[in-house]
Amino acid sequence: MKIGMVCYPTYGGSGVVATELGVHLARCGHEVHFISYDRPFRLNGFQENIFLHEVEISEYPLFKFPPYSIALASQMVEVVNKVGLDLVHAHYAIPHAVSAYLAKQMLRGRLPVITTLHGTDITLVGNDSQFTHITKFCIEESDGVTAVSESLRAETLETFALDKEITTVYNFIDPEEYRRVDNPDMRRYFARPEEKVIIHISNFRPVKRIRDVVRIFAGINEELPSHLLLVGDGPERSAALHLAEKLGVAQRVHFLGKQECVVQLLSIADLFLLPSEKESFGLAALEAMACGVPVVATDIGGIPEVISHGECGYLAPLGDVAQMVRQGLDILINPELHGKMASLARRRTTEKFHVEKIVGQYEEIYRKVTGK
Ligand code: GMT
Repeated sequence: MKIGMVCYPTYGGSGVVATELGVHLARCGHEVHFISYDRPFRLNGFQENIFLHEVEISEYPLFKFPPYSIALASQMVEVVNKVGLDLVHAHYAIPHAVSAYLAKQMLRGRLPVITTLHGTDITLVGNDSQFTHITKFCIEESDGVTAVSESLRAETLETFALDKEITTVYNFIDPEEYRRVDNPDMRRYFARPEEKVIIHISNFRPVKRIRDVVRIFAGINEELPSHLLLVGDGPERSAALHLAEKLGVAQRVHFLGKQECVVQLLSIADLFLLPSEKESFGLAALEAMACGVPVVATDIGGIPEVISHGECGYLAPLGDVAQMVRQGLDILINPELHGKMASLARRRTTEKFHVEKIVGQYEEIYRKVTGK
């Protein structure tokens, strides 16, 4: 098939999922056309069957806000006319599913649209009264709709009072790519042999509760000398830095910024923290689990579908820093428990979230909507 993949190119889970999906579909022989305003950040170098169509926006003095949604719809139509796409797969409802709807109308209906809901497009943006009607509309008008967890699926149906088939298709991992690699030099660089390495990866938005990450770390560090690797960047960065200084752990908190290859860093970690306020899935936790890193996370959204409590980590109520400190210490102090959780985490990713299994589910949906 010829598939148009519409996504955000920046650092963020939905763009990562769209890119990895496109790459694997291309390996299966499909032709994948990414349509976005930039090269998706994990799409590196030349790859067979993959094409990139960048959306360009003209700046006119009249436009206080350049109309990206319209430019995107226009680009979709251009790609359809040029290469003959069989369908467009829009990742993240706003504005991608809206633009896809517009493109479909311009093509007199000759463009099946699949929309994948990722999380904040429903729980934050779509929920905002400004966008409620348009989000509901574009979900209803999509030929196929998927959500990345059961929790997000249920929340979408309830929030928008929808009577629409939404299929849960979990996010996935390539266990060959995400596996623990030996890197004693890197581990030595950050920590002494008796110290632990704790890691958090995100886009540092308020919803990720980076300050809770620092507080949990400080609590663990009081009992067990450790280092915290903070990977990513975003609006909460300086608040996290100030808190680390206030709690006297700044020397042990390493701000590593955005990193393209996280496997090396995950491979030296003993524990992953994800104390988010909202999380429809938690792809970063899945990547950690694939690298044999147990996770301590909040018991919210789709997280319990990814992390089985007591098996590959622990879950706690939102904001319960004290409990997460206890849970983290429990895992870190007990090597037998740590080893068991590490291997169960790895096993769960390969059994439940294997790329081949999930890509097959998307192909099935593509076949259904195109009739091919
Ligand atoms: O919140 C982010 O990290 C970014 C956001 C996105 O859409 O780029 O992530 C959402 O989609 C990811 C991929 O499906 C999920 O793994 C994240 O859980 C989800 N984030 C939230 O729900 C807060």
